[in-house]
Amino acid sequence: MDGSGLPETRSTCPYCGVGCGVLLRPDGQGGLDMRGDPDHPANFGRLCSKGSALGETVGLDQRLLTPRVDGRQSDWDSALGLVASRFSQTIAEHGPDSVAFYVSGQLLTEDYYVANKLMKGFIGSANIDTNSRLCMASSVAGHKRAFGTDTVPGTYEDIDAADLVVLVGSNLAWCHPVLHQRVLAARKARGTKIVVIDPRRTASCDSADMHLALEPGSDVALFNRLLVKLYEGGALDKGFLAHTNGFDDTLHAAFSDDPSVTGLERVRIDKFCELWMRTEKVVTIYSQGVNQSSSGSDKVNAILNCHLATGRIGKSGCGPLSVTGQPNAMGGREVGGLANMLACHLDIENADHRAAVRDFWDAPRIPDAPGLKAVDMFRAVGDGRIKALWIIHTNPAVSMPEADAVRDSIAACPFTVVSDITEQTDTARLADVLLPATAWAEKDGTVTNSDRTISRQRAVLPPPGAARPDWEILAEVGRRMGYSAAFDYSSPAEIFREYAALSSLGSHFGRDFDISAFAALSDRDYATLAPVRWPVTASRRGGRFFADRRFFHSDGKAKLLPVRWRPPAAKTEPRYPFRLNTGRLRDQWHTMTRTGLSPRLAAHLPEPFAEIHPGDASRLGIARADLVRLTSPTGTAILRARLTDTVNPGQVFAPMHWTGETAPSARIDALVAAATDPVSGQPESKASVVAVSRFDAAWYGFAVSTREIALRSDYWALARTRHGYRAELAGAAAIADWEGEARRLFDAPDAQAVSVADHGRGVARIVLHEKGIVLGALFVAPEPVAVMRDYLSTVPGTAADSVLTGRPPADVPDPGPVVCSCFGIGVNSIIDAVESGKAASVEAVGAALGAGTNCGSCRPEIATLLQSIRQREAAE
Ligand SMILES: Nc1nc2c(c(=O)[nH]1)N[C@H]1C(S)=C(S)[C@@H](COP(=O)(O)OP(=O)(O)OC[C@H]3O[C@@H](n4cnc5c(=O)[nH]c(N)nc54)[C@H](O)[C@@H]3O)O[C@H]1N2
Ligand SMILES: Nc1nc2c(c(=O)[nH]1)N[C@H]1C(S)=C(S)[C@@H](COP(=O)(O)OP(=O)(O)OC[C@H]3O[C@@H](n4cnc5c(=O)[nH]c(N)nc54)[C@H](O)[C@@H]3O)O[C@H]1N2
Ligand code: SF4
Ligand SMILES: [Mo]
Repeated sequence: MDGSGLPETRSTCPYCGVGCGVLLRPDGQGGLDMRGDPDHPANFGRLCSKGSALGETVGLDQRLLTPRVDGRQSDWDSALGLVASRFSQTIAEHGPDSVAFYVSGQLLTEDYYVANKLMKGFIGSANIDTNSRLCMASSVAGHKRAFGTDTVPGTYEDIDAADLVVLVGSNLAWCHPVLHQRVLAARKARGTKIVVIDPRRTASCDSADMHLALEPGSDVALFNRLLVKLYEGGALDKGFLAHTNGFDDTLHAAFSDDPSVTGLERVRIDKFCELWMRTEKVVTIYSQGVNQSSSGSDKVNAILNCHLATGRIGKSGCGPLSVTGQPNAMGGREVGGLANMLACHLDIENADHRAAVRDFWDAPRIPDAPGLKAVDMFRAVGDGRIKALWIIHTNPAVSMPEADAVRDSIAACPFTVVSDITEQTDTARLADVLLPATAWAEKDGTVTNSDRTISRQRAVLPPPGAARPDWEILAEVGRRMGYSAAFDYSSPAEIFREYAALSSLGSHFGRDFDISAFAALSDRDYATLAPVRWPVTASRRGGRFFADRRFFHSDGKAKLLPVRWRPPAAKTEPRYPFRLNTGRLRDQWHTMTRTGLSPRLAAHLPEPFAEIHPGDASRLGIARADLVRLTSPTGTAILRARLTDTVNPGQVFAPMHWTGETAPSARIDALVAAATDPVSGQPESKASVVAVSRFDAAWYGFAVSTREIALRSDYWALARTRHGYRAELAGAAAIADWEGEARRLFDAPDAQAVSVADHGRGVARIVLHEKGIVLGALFVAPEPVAVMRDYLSTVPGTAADSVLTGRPPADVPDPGPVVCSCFGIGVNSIIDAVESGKAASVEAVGAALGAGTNCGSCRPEIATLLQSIRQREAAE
């Protein structure tokens, strides 16, 4: 409870794998009031900008509220009947491997369990894979090779106790902000050093002691060098090595690798190695710069080798910590959501494991070989081997590599079912049957975060329209396919108990995963379940793995793995001279179907862009704010150029978030080649090759509107604002009648227009009014339009009369682009506070304006801003 008297419900944030606890309370108008849960062990009350804005994303205006079949509204009985009969019919005609499920690390454990049981146990195929293939598969493979099972040995408390935190291919400040706050707290409390290993200078570097901008894909060579240095420096733990195999071969391989492929100066590498060697308590946090690579599994093992060789694992303040991306990426691994796993960390290829799971499920059949991994699965959809496909809680037409080909394959699949919360996604638009799922705040279940803590998600809002929880939809299809007894579930608690009972097989076969103490959990205890770290058995709750130096290979030892550096699969060449790196932004979540609804979040970076080194840009004749075309062997994109030396020459970085719904020319995965890691099958999302050229626009535009804008130009990008929408536009072909175009864009044929135009110069400004209220405004110029966008975004729906100038009236300050999205503080407000002497530090900016004092994610940006103002002042 808090002051208002209404009860708060404990739940978990549905975004990243930090797994922050939240306290939710419906505001009575369909929305939510929320705050961080002070008692949750992942966040102790903290939230990042995305978590804080969750209340703005639960509205119903884009929600899918009824099933749809062939684009027409339908009902559950017809839709589910059709799904069950088409799957059954396809299996009868073409065998179980002619169907597939593609699911998600954002599913709750209970949803995931039912999907896996239906496909592997009852349909009898292993063709269920998940977007975790694009995310965690290399870590899973690396863990299994080193430890014999997919155990994450590190915990969040280890960060608090570490003296050195190494971030490898992880932009923790933006992607796991609350964990990053924890690293910074350790630095404050005990002087923890921070090293970032990333080809790009990210927000995480702002607070780091050292940034190693290594060549893309060269991590193995760097960690091999570290192993050599540890050996030469006498830093190995011989006692610990007795509990491992493979050291000699591993060291030999490490010696034969050439560290110069990292592109880093020897002295910098040595400095890093010495710091690592000198510091007993080292936590290495790694993420997609490691996993999403054609040598991802080897990168993981190269890191694990160093921790194993020094015994820096299984004790406080030490260890490798693979941070999971999605809220239940870890739960999905436990439940067996990957095509090459069974359930509870058991192996599909092991006959004993198979037999035990089959008996437990009373299943007719269990496949004896792994199913198709994501990239191969969509290839099989493309060449007709898969004839019925069910996509749940993921948007592969955007997020898979070679996304245009994947989109076309899904479109051509004879029968595609999509379960989503909205029909406005690139994937949902391709569905034959579209099933409305309940969303985060409306559903119950559990998730497991990056450090093995299982937390409850709890429903606080009623399911809208006909929406149903994913587990229920899956179970209903199972029953309709003839497996009534196996899918006779009536609640997530019942599924969780069954899963917990199954997990005793984990221990039975000597595996780590076991939550069998929950097998008899009552509905009430499930309802009130507090966050708990697994394993949870009669004799053990949580605790640390490997403290006893016992691993899960058959001889109980860990394995060091000889690994050698390999370059990324795609080679730069004269036609494609740039390396394309991709990743995430602070305030958007993947394909933006939820974060895109929040005006606050959209304000941070409202348009897709490509970061290019200024030297490369000037060579290519690309100026600030120009549009650029990126072309790869698989696709093309048009994006805004951002000239910055945070990327090295020869490299381009672009965010992954924009889609056919928000910026159709910026579907970045259209450019990404589907090269995969040979062990994990994880695609190399960060090292494709592209050509870069200036996009020759005949005109550029900027528009604001109260309603969604009917965009269709060569380039456009749409974002929400508090007052409606804003859009960037550009086209290669001239348009003669701009007023007509404005009426079309704003769907306002009869509105009054005020305009100024200079046809000779190609400049036009049109404002459409209705009864004195601004409906929309369009600004066009032959070069990138210079108007005050943040001010103009506040104009639609008001009676503002200075719109045509593109600037605010003299007495209204322009806050400038948003830096702090929690409090909506713009860059100009911060500059004013600094220049007027009101604030001279990040803390003082916080005290004066509030900026940076809630989630703290913008503090690196404020620090950079302060630095650049100081530099400018010094130069003056
Ligand atoms: N704001 C936000 N947070 C998120 C998400 C989101 O969509 N938005 N998604 C969540 C999910 S599912 C995931 S998986 C995580 C991902 O979290 P992160 O892995 O931290 O995020 P990315 O931006 O994908 O990539 C991390 C970094 O890898 C670097 N990199 C590229 N190539 C290499 C290389 O060869 N070596 C090294 N060492 N680094 C390289 C990139 O420059 C990039 O800065 O974030 C989670 N959190
Ligand atoms: N180039 C490039 N590509 C990448 C990456 C990269 O770094 N670079 N990262 C990869 C990684 S790590 C990941 S995890 C993926 C993420 O990529 P996706 O999983 O494709 O992205 P999301 O936008 O999270 O898709 C989730 C979908 O589920 C829907 N949804 C929301 N709630 C529910 C619900 O309760 N039930 C159902 N059924 N649906 C719901 C949403 O509306 C949305 O359409 O992208 C991968 N692709
Ligand atoms: S760090 Fe942010 S996105 Fe991740 S779980 Fe916490 S509040 Fe949610
Ligand atoms: Mo991910």
